[in-house]
Amino acid sequence: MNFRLIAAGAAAAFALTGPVIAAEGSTGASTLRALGAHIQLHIGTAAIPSDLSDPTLSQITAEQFSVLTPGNEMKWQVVEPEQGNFNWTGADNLVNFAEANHQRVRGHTLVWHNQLPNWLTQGVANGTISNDQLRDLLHQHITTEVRRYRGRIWQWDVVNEMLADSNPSQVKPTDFWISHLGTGILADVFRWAHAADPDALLCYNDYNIAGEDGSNAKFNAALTLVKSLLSQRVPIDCVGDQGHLDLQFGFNPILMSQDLQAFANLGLKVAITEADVRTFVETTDSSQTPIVSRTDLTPNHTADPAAADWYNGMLQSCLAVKACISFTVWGFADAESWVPGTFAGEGDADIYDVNLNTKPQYTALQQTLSLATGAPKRGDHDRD
Ligand code: 9MR
Repeated sequence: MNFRLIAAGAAAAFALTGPVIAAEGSTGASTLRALGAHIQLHIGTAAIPSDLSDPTLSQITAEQFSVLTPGNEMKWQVVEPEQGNFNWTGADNLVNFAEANHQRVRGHTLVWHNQLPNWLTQGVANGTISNDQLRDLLHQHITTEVRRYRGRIWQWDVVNEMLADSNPSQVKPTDFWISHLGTGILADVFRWAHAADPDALLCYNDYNIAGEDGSNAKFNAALTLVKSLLSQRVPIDCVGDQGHLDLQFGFNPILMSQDLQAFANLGLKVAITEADVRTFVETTDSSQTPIVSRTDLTPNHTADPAAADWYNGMLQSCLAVKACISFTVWGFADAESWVPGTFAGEGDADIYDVNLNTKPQYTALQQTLSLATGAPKRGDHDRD
């Protein structure tokens, strides 16, 4: 598959959705994507609709990144809000935007317990959807979505967050999909995705699977899972480590690179798929509502330099492993981050501040990529 050939034809389709930014390389040699391109490392971001339509955000999205992941727009809840009634608008816009801007796409995500449509979860809960029907619906969902974007998705996060946060860790018996369909479903879903798009790289994606839990328990479980899938000849091509870090916990980039290398040693590609580094932020607002503006920060709040270090550490872990093909941040702007809405009192997790100025986190990535431009290239990363 040659993704570069697809790009030209998509420009016309994009005309309706926003500006087309000039091709890679011509927008400034020091953008993250241009620096990553020297060694064929794709630098990505999660994108939500405003990242593609707002003039300033879309310019950053196009100029800085060479791979996009839809933050929500390809999730089942969004694409099939009512049974049989599809809404592909957001997903189509993202794929068109990406192609018009010579970017690749990480499809996200096909099998997850979260962001499922109500009709599905309610039907299962009230017994109107049997386990056999649930399996058929999942098969249909994967086939419909993967076929729709066949040839246009570089990597698919086929299975997301299936492992327990415990020591020892294992596939969660209580997960929605596992509890209804058994662990055998994990092999089936990769096979169904492969049948629908034989050229897409198919990934297992999770958080804390490259040593971030300190104990390596979740890494061990992930390794066991992917080895088991490989031994069954399941078409799995990659492991995505999300990389959601929090400064209150530990982080060891050496362990991360060793763990990524262990996946690579099985013949898999690896990727950092959702990097961000959150921390507690003091606000002048005693209710601790999410930070929406830099002016909400108290004067004694100073950016913790560890955040830039940890971004850098994740990037270096990826750079140390030749099979690491992409490094994606989970959104680039603090104002759009999922963090304040999920972790009370935390934020400051991204590489651009709320006024869209680059932060030391951005500069750290830029410098490290600059230093790596002479390193060996990673290859074309297409499916063999
Ligand atoms: O960024 C996504 C946010 O907008 C949604 O509200 C949230 C729902 O759980 O999902 C976020 O993205 C998640 C991703 O799909 C999987 N890994 C964790 C991400 C952050 O929650």
